[in-house]
Amino acid sequence: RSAGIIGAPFSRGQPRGGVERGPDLIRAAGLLNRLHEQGCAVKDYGNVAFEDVVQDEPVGLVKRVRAVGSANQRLSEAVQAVKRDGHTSVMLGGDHSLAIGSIHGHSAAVGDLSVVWVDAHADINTPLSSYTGNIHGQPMSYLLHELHTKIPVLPNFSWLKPCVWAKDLVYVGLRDVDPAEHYILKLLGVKVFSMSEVDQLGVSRVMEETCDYLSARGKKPIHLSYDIDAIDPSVTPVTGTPVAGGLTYREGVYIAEHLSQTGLLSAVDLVEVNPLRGQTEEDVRSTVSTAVELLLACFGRLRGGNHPLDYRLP
Ligand code: DIR
Ligand code: MN
Ligand code: MN
Ligand code: MN
Repeated sequence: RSAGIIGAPFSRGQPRGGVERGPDLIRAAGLLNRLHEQGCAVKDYGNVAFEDVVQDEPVGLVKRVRAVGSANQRLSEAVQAVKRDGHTSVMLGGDHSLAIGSIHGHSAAVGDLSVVWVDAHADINTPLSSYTGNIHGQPMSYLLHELHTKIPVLPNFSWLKPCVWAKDLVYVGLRDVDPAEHYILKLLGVKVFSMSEVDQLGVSRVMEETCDYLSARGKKPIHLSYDIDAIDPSVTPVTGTPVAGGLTYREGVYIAEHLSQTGLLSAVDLVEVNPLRGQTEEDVRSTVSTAVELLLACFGRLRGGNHPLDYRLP
């Protein structure tokens, strides 16, 4: 397996500065070396150069629409290039509005996808149901075929066509879902393992059921969209919208390990690491190092150990 790394230093899907520093922080923590050391080929595609949109008045309540639309168009093209080169795509955010371009580009390159969305939040508000106006709380609504008629025409989004079916989407880790989002999830019959189900079933059954559910609907390449705020803020405090009661470090790593073992993991997003939200250096270190460990697990690292296929005992 090989990793194609894309940095997406972008923060306009939400109001807090700092999340654009995520890609370089995660690189500086040694992601590329660590992947290489575990036998994974790595190519760094660098950071996407985003357009500097100056005139970007709200559209209704929705903020920074033009900047988010333009950024995601460029990101989609970058992900398509990585997939055409044959790598597993790794998109380092930036905020979660970037899932729009990442999933669109992935699907444009490989066709129908399964999406596993690991997050405290469902990020499925429509532009009209959102009461924050932040697009990082909306990306899934733009991507789903079933919600197409509920999405108004938005500037710089004419390139975007919905590309995911509700039956191919599974959520893990939810614990802060808006009423409109809950209504949408029920209406579309989306498979959800909230923190209640993680408590009830345990993470191993949650992941077994996730993969059974997805493969029963046809084995497709998996897109894992991992919001660092899915993990408990005691472990990953450095994020814009922390919510108590999250996944433990071990549960978070298990999810990545399990998806890696399917052999179907084709693209990963790691988003919402915001160093400016930390109280201490240790907060930043713990959050960034957890992000790196999650990504290593996505590329086959097992806590029980690994060895190369061609290993010979000396
Ligand atoms: C809230 C918070 N549901 C919104 N969402 C997110 O703004 O739509 N916070 N994603 O991280
Ligand atoms: Mn999110
Ligand atoms: Mn979130
Ligand atoms: Mn091995």
